[in-house]
Amino acid sequence: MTSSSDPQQIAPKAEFVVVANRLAVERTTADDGSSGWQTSPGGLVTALVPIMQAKDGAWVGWHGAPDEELEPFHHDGIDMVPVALSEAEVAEYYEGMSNATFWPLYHDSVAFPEFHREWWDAYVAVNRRFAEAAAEVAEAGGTVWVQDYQLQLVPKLLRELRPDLRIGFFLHIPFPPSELFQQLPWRRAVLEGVAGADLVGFQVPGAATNFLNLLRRRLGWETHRHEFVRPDGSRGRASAYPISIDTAGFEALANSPEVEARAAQIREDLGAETIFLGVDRLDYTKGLRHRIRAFGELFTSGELDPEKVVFVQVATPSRERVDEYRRLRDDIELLVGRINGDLGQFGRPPVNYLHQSFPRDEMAALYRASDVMVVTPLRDGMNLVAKEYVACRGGNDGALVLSEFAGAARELKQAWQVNPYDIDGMKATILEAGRASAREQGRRMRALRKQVSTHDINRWAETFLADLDAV
Ligand code: ADQ
Repeated sequence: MTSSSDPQQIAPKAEFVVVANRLAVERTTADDGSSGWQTSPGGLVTALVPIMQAKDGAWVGWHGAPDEELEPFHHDGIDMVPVALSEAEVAEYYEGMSNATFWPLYHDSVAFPEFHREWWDAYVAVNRRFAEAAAEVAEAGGTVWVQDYQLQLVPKLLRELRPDLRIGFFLHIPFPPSELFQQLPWRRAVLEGVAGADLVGFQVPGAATNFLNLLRRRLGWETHRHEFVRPDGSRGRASAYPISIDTAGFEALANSPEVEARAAQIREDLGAETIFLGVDRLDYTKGLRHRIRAFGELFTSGELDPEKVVFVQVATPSRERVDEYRRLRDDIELLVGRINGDLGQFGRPPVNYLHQSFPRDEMAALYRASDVMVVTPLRDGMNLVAKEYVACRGGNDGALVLSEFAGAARELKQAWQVNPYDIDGMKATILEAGRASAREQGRRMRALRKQVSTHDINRWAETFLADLDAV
């Protein structure tokens, strides 16, 4: 959806403001070299765009190019308010503090979190800039919804600047147990920052409990069930709001004749009787090393026959400027190369590895083409890939193998659940899911589909915003 952008059309004040690290648009370049904007793909934007169009919405976020100042512009019925970041801030606030400190710390420290005071200083400065931009654009008594770990200080800063606003915060990633969180040198500022929101949303109830316990123990605040009391006597709430997907959209896409034809073509191209599939951002939290090792052993032992079975692993390029991610890519490609080198035949690698991004219809075709989806993160806030696979299985066939440590495991109980650290256990469950009868797969898939169709992204956004309204 490319549309023209007009800086003149900006409404001065918005009743509903979303603040996120990235704007809801991406730059496009036309054949003649002129540039424009298109709405970013993805569930969050899909869910919030209609709400924002109905409510005079504004979206505050970075537009993706360092060292570039842009004026606000109008796109697709929404006011876009770009926040500028310098090259150094991208390195320190985004790649550093957000992705090399908070990201690993909040994911069970599966990689070592780095603590650097200059990264923290950049994080504080950038969070202040986002808070000021939101304060500027929100109408009196309006609602502001702050998204994710890059902006944990914004709720408190915004509350100080604009006490009239209703402020929500949602954390898309896990919130760690207090033993890990306490390592953070700036733990107090982060807790106070998040608790500036009237409503704090997490993916799972345990995360809300961890947060409330820390407010009580670390800050000495009073808490009652989901409620917390700030030192000035004002109150906020923390609770779980498991995020979901545009279920109806995925279903319709997967049932379209084009996607069905593409799925059939993928099956033909792969030429295997059984297709196992993994789809993840290339991230060390996603359990890729363990999963590929498990498949390697299954192929080597002959429990999976490379003549009949293929494992397709899509690893989406991600954070390629961060060292840890470069190392991970090298490791994964070494592992895949070994398996294919040892066991492959001409034109038939047992692991079909793709380091690429695909459009949504190609993803739907891949989900539709695959017999077993294997989602085994070491830790994941939710995991939308698992829900997307389920949404695309209109025939109630197919099997989902899912890590216990994904937020989605709480809702998707009928999946074949695994501990991704237990490679033998994972191997046994992968085989079991692949060999299950059509009846058993259908029984499980029907229950999974019911959950995902009754709990979609619209319900998530509506529930959060209704509760925020009621606080
Ligand atoms: P992510 O860590 O990015 O999200 P996930 O929830 O699986 O993980 O979402 C990935 C999204 O990217 C899915 O919608 C998927 O379809 C898409 N995607 C993946 N690979 C792709 C490819 N090669 N081409 C095109 N699209 C691709 C973070 C948290 C999660 C949480 C979400 C939402 O880490 O735990 O579920 O936010 O809150």
